[in-house]
Amino acid sequence: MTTYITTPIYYVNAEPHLGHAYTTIVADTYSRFRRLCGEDVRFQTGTDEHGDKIAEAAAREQVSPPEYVDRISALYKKSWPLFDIAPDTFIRTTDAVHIQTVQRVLQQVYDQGDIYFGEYSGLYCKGCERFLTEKELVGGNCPDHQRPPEQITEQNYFFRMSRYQQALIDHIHAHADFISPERYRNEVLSSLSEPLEDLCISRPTARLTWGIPLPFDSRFVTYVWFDALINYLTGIGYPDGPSFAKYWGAAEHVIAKDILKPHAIYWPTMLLAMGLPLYQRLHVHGFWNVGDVKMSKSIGNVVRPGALAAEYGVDTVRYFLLREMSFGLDASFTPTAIVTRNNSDLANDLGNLFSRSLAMLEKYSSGLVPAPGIALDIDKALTRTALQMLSGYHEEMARFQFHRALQGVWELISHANKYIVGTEPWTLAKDPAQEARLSAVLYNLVECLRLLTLVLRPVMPRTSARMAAGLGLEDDDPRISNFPQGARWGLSRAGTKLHKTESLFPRVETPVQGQVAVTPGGADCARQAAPAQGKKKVKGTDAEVGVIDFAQFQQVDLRVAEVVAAERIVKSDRLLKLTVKAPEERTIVAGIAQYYTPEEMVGRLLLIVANLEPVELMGVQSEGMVLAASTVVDGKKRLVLTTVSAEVAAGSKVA
Ligand code: ME8
Repeated sequence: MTTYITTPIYYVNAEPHLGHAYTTIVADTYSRFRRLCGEDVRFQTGTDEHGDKIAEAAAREQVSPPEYVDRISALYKKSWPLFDIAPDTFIRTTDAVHIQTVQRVLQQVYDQGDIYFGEYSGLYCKGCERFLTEKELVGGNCPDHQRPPEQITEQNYFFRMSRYQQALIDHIHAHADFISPERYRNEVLSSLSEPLEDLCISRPTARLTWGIPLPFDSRFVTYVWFDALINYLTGIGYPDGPSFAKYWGAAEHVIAKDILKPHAIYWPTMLLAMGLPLYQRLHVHGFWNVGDVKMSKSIGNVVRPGALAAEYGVDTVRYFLLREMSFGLDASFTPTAIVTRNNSDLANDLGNLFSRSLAMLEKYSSGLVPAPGIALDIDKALTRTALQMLSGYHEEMARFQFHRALQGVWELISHANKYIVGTEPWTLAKDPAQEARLSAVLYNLVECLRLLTLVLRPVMPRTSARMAAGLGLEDDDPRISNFPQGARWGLSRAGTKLHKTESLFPRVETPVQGQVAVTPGGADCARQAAPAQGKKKVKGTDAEVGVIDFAQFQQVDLRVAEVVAAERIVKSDRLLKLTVKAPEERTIVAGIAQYYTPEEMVGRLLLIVANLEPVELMGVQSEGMVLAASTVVDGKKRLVLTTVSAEVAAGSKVA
């Protein structure tokens, strides 16, 4: 099996930012995932270097376009290793081979009569480098660049796009996953329900010289989109190269929604005209905003990727971007959000599981993988979660639903952390009769860590490599480097030597709210120091409690929980045993029996502290605390439960 995955080729009219990094990290993660699945993968990115915008940017810097594009293209190329992004090809539209390919395609399409000469008058947006239709305007402005397009009339060459409209509609209907997520497929089908205009594919040299000359009329250069889209063919050696034959049939493009139309309409109709098979899938994601504002080079509010990687670490940034954005929807970047993911998901959940487990293996098993034992129910439940995670992971990664794949992975991490609490290896270690049981528990933890090493490899290659080293596994061991082979339970071998490793993710100080410095031209992400801690008294707080800083507050995992069952605890008139979903089920013992009956509890949404150390109350393990306000009614104490003001999903975070 082969995979050919591409990013857009980025305009060199400004430097790379977080949005470019995101798309490229997505493509890199996907290429690593496919390699993990044993496929032959080609991953391509690059830069788009012709056209009005680039010529203008060079003029602003008072350098020639070639000098300018060399400088900015190199910045893109240098950025990707900062994120462990490893493309196989970095293509530039100024490469001689690309220019040849574009001219060859133009000549072919012209010879077969799909390019004609005509006059066109239309609304042209320089930012988009294309003519817009009236319908696309919002309040007379280009919606992406917030300025009115110019009315231009000129003689030009046109590609008979309209001729291929029906064939494209048919193809989209016949291939459900041609464009995804579905909202973008629907958007394309809806714009195809109107007649397509032919595409103007030239610019007169009187207006623009920085482009690829038309092979059949030297008074014109090629429209930048017709030039740029062909990069996907040039990079694999179209038309005769062996890589073309091998990879084209497996092509998948990743883009953001801003360039849906060129990829979902221009490009497939161009391919139809060339007589080539269409790409397999187009994956469309939303925008990263800074706060609520779209980030773009044209607007000038950018977060620089280099600064992010240096500040938070490569894997934290990769994980954050993939976990935080629901692929297809917009997401908002803030330093607080990334630090929270680092401290809670990475340092607390994954990092702690790894270091606790290895420390126990060192202490109770001489740093060796112990023998697996007989599986009790508690072990079987853990194995079930692991196997469910593996199948969900494969499905979601293949569908570009990275956030869901990672959610599933974190369910296993959370289950494994609870498994440690539930099995209490430290207690087993005190009883020689429990030696076999202790081995079994520790073996199960090693298996969880190995499976996590396997599935995190495409997402966080460095962390996965460090975990592998800790588990005493070579980097190319199929149990952590090959999905079908490694994705089974029970492959760890007793006697394997484990190694101590440094903590995987140090905690990062939490920034104060609203600290992304955004300045025109692109300031980097900056964090201010957290406020000093102290026992100061601030308005409305208890003097003894004192003041906590934001980082301390963030250690408290507050969640919305839905009560699914409630019962009295026999022999206690104060305690209710609640079964809640937050989002996984857990038991909480709450001292509210004098104020609430079990019947009136079921179905309620409560606020809980989800990460309190579990305690046993009247023989029942309580995993969390329900929040309630204490008051006095008619001279009597009363507890009033807290809740949310509108219905939200069980497990939603409260902050
Ligand atoms: O459009 N959020 O180049 P470009 C998420 N040269 N992704 C973003 C983003 C944001 N705020 N801003 C940019 C071009 N991107 C053409 C492409 S392809 C044949 C030619 C990412 O430099 C996203 O992938 O404007 C988007 O589609 C792309 O950068 C646009 O890059």
